[in-house]
Order: sequence, then C-alpha cells, then structure tokens
Amino acid sequence: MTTTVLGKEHIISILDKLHLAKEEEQIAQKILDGQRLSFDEGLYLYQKASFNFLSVIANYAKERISSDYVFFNINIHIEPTNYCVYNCKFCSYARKLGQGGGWDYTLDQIENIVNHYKDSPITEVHITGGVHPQHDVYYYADMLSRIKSILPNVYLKAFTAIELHYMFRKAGVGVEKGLQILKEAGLSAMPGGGAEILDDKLARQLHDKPGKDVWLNIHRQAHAIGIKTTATMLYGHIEKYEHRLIHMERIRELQDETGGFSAFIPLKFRNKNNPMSYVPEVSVIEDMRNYAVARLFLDNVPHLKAYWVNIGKKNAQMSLAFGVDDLDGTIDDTTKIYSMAGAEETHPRMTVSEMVRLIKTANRVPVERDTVYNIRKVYK
Ligand code: V47
Ligand code: SF4
Repeated sequence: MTTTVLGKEHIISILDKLHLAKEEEQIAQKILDGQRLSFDEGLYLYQKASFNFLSVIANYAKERISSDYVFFNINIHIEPTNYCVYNCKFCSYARKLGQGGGWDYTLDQIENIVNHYKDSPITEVHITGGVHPQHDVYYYADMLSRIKSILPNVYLKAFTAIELHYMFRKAGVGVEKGLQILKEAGLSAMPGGGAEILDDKLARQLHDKPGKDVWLNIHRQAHAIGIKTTATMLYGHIEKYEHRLIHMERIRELQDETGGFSAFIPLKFRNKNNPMSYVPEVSVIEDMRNYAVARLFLDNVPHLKAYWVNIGKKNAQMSLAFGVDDLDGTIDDTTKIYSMAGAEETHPRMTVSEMVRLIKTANRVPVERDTVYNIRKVYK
C-alpha cells in the first residue's frame, strides 16, 4: 500500500501552482510556520478561500500532528434514555415522560446489553442520552459500576456536561464532588456533546439548556482531575460563520489553559423530524470546508473527528482529505440519535475490516486507538 505524506516541500510546490490570493498566501505562511490564525483569518477561510487551498493546507496541518495515520476505536454506544427535561429545537429524539416513543432502560436492562459484549474486542462504552428528570448522579454512578463489573477493561466515556449539570444538581452536589463520584465508579472520559454553539445569544434561539459557562466550567473541572474530554460543534443551521469561530475560540482558549481536549467533532445539523426541519441542510462541500477550517483554526486540539454516523461513511472518507484524522468507532448499531434525525446510516455499524478498508482506500494508515488515543494496532 502506498500512502501520501506530502511533507513541507511538496506542499509548498503544490501551493505555488494554485495561484493563491494574497490572503491565502499569508495564511499558508502562518500555518507552515506553526503560527496561530486570528478570528479574521478564520473568517476569510470560511468566506473566500478556495476549496483546493483548504484541502492542501488543512492536510499539511493534519500531517504535522498525525502523519498519515487515521484513528478509530472499537466501541459501542448506550443511550440509557431519551426522556429529556430540555427542548432543543434541533433534536429529533427526545420525548417527555408519559409521551409515546420514549425509553428508560433499567440498570438490569443495561447489564443485559453490556453482557452481550463480554467476549468482544470493544475497548470503549460511550454513554449519553436525554436528561431524565428523575435520575441523579448516584443512579448513574451505579450504572457505571455495574458496567465496569461486567467489562472491567473498557473505557467508560460518559455523559455530556449538560447531563452532568442536571444529575449533580438533582443530588445536591457540586461539580467537583459529582465528577469524583463518577470517577470512582469508573468514568474515564467525557463526550463533547451539549456544546452546540457556545454563544448564549444564539443558543437561546436553539435550546433551553444551561449556557456556555456551565459547559466550559464542567469541562475545565474534568480536565483538572485528569478526565480527558472532547468538544463538539453543531453547525449548518441558523448560525453564521462568526458564531462557529466564536465557538472554536472558546474551545481554543480553554485548551490553552488545561490541555484536556483530545478531539474536536463538528456535528452537521440533520433536519428530519425536529422543530427545525424547515432549515435546509448544508452541502457536503460546506462540510469539507468546515473540517478544514476547524483543523487550521484549532491549532492546539490534537485530533479532528468526522463522526461517520452523522455524515455517512463516504463523506467521512472524503473528510480525510480535509484535515480529519479520526473516524470515531465501529458503533455496532447502538445509537439512534442520528437515524431519528434523518442520517443515511439507519443501522450504524462498521466491522473493523470495513473501517480499515475505508481508511486504506483513502491512502491513509488505519490505527486502532483507545479512548485516550493510546495506539493499540497500526494496520500497515
Ligand atoms: O449535543 C442532536 C447533536 C449531540 C442533532 O464526544 C444533532 O466523541 C445533528 O455529542 N443533527 C450528542 N446533531 C452527540 C455527541 C457525540 C457524538 C459522537 C461523538 C461524540 C464524542 C459526541 O448530538 C448533541 C447535539 O449537538 N445533535 N440532534 C441533529 N438533529
Ligand atoms: Fe435533550 Fe439532548 Fe435532545 Fe437537547 S439534544 S432535547 S438535551 S436529548
């Protein structure tokens, strides 16, 4: 298999042939020199940079961090409940207690799900769902301990900041104590959901959840006790490019402070079966441009993930030419949030060999990782 690490000299020679605009040249020079882009440069990239330029330069930024490697893990998701106290206008899956179409697995049912994976190679259980009105942090700690007693060696990546905020308050504990309770029960990492766009004015048009400070503070405190987290960004709805950049600036600032984010995950708004269905979805071209800008702007977050369940396998493969170096996991058809919102993958599942083939046919080297990016196997 031949791979394509282009290297600095080769990149410069390709850029020379692209007849760059003056602004593109300046931005390219900054990236080649390892300098940070400003807000205005980010805006220029979103609004005016050519597609070719974005691909070549984001690819360079990716290769500097992860060479020709593309990471994935072997994981499942558990969505314990879709009952939710909040009303996000983009959400297709939440239900109110007493309404049809809801679920709330008992802890025994969760044990049954997990038992099914006892002899499988999974290394991660990713747990996130609705914000159930009746469950507190002690209930969820019990859930984590029970899973850990069945699968002692897996990483438990669990609960968005928004779920945590509610379950801590329900139990009357602060963030520090709440995180400690969960860590003792087996929590090893936190997913990045619930961030949406970290701008309170825009957020008020999208949802009724706690604002940006709550999300940022819970991630800050998680990082302080050694819990790595990811950060998501819900894009392609009513936001402007400026909002995406404000969002990424807030992630970049917190990362400067803590270094605790392992990956950034743009999530494309999918518009089926939710109160925002009137908003058209953005194009695949816009998805690729967004990955590239994220790679260039977030110079201090090591990995950029394309969540294939959200954008489909083929688009996820294409994103590998726009700075993405991570495809999340094999999933095994254990999540509903995107199939209910109209994503292509109605039964999201990939075998390891399918994942490896998808990455190899993009001329990249597949690397199985664990939740915190320790390398488990390189598929040369
Ligand atoms: O916060 C909800 C998003 C998130 C829609 O950390 C939607 O590795 C698009 O955070 N269209 C939850 N997106 C999922 C999540 C996640 C997923 C994969 C990996 C990781 C990780 C985290 O899903 C929510 C919201 O931003 N979402 N509805 C929708 N209609
Ligand atoms: Fe609840 Fe999450 Fe849906 Fe918002 S996105 S309504 S918090 S399940």
